[in-house]
Amino acid sequence: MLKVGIIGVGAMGTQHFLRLMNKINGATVVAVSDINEARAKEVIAPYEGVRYFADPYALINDPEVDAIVIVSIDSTHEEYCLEAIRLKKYIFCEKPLSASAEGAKKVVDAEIAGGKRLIQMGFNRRFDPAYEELKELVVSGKLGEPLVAHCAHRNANYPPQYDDVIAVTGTAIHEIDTMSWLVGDYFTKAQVIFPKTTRHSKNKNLHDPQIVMLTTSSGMVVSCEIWVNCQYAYDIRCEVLCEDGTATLPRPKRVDVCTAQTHYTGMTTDGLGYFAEAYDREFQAWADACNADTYCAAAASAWDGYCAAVTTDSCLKSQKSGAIEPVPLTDRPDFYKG
Ligand code: ISE
Repeated sequence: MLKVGIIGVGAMGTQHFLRLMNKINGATVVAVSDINEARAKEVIAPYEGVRYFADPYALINDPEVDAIVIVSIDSTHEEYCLEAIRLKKYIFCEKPLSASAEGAKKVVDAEIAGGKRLIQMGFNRRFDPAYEELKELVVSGKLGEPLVAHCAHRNANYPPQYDDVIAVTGTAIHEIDTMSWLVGDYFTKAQVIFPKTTRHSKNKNLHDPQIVMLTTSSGMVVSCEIWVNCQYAYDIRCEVLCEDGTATLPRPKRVDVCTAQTHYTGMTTDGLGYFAEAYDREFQAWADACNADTYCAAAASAWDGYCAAVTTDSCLKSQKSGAIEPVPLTDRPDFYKG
């Protein structure tokens, strides 16, 4: 049984805690740390034997803890990863790997120096059945070479703290990792375009929506619309244009309603619920891999986290310059192949 310590039990961390406690085979949570002690204690209260740690480093170092789940604020991910790597403990790290590409590189270098792949990144869409189906079709070559993709990532609304930086490092990063995984290529150029902003943006430092334009090393172009105050629902779209046809991400199955001369299908505003199956599958895969003392090849690695961070750094530069910025990435090192 894998004994897990979780750092961060906000909305997503709490769901990860409950998932590991109730749904995932071969894993259980034995320790939790959070800056909000009252909240953490409330989350663990119904479960016997889960200890609270005020100090996340004490949790990482605790001999009872085999593996760490990092769901704390973005700026802390790098330091906790480095500490867990030092102790050779398995890590599930929510995105981003680090707040900067430079920081992400330090984590990758530490993992390579330790000689063992320990990090699984929480890019959950790699475990979403709809995305899996789309990828399978695109890479099968049945539709020819992919040329262009159009993606949309829409959240219903966000509180005022949400700004242009988070739009890239918290939201666009999903499209960046997903599309690079889907077409098996990395990005070489990035540009962010600001259309007219919605009146629903609550922060003067948030342009909403924004369009992230990415070019892969083979010349494919991916447009990602990031719109975090769209009001109507949580909505994720992706269409890939290939030489001999197009492939579109299926929408989640919902009841189809006819009433009062109207025909509609319901939607949700809950992003965590929308991808619940993907979260379940990624955690089961992580637990299975840790228990087998290996890494999950289907999941995003620290290298993928690094690639995403390099790409988001270029997007942040472009938000300021308005220009097409280079994405300084190289081929995947052997350590991260397979
Ligand atoms: C958030 O951090 C997520 O991970 C969600 O999946 C995404 O929809 C949201 O925009 C992000 O802020």
